[in-house]
Amino acid sequence: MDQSEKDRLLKVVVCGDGASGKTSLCLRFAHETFDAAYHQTLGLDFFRARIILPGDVGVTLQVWDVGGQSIASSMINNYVSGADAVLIVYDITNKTSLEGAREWIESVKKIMKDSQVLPVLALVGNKSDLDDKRQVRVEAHNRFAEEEDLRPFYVSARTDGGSVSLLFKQIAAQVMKIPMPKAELDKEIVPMPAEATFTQDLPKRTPRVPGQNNTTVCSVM
Ligand SMILES: Nc1nc2c(ncn2[C@@H]2O[C@H](COP(=O)(O)OP(=O)(O)OP(=O)(O)O)[C@@H](O)[C@H]2O)c(=O)[nH]1
Ligand SMILES: [Mg+2]
Repeated sequence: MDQSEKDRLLKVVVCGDGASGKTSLCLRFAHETFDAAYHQTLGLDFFRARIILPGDVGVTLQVWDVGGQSIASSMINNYVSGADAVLIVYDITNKTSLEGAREWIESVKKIMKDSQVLPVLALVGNKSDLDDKRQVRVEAHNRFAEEEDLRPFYVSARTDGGSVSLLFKQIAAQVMKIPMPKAELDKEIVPMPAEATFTQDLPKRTPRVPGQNNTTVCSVM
């Protein structure tokens, strides 16, 4: 039997506004790659990776990468239901994406309100390599996380520096109720200086059209 077959399988759902960097975080985590080009996720995509937690506990994470446009889709219930953890991602260089994060968390909490076990919830400020273009102050990030009871993180899918794998590891450890060693926690996720900046025209947030589902779904298990 393959080692991973004995693992507990955790469902981790990654949501947040379009272009906040959800797919990039998944690619960094599962494939250790980064793509500077933007390819919008239509509906949903899946990633899978195995990690080892303290005590030699192997867990396999099935990561559900939800396209930013899906907030307007009725499929969002199916995506979020049964999640062990939900990561709400926003882009620290785009204030609107933090407002989007509020809509996402409200939506997730509504879907989860009757669940017996609530998922671990995290607020993930991505693109911390672009600190010079920051539009969301650290205080606003922390306040938001506190108000909504989210565990706060900063990461960069681009420069990484271990922040992305540590994020997933810490979330998985919390789901599994396994304490992380202090040395690991001390590495906590600080904004990193920019290596170099590049400009790119990112799409503006598409306004929500009530009752309209403009999402294409690739596959749902
Ligand atoms: N500088 C920098 N750019 C990033 C980072 N993460 C993502 N990007 C870029 O931001 C753009 C959007 O990233 P995606 O990962 O496709 O965003 P998404 O949230 O999956 O977007 P949707 O699929 O539309 O929901 C891409 O051009 C990425 O290369 C980061 O940490 N730093
Ligand atoms: Mg995507």
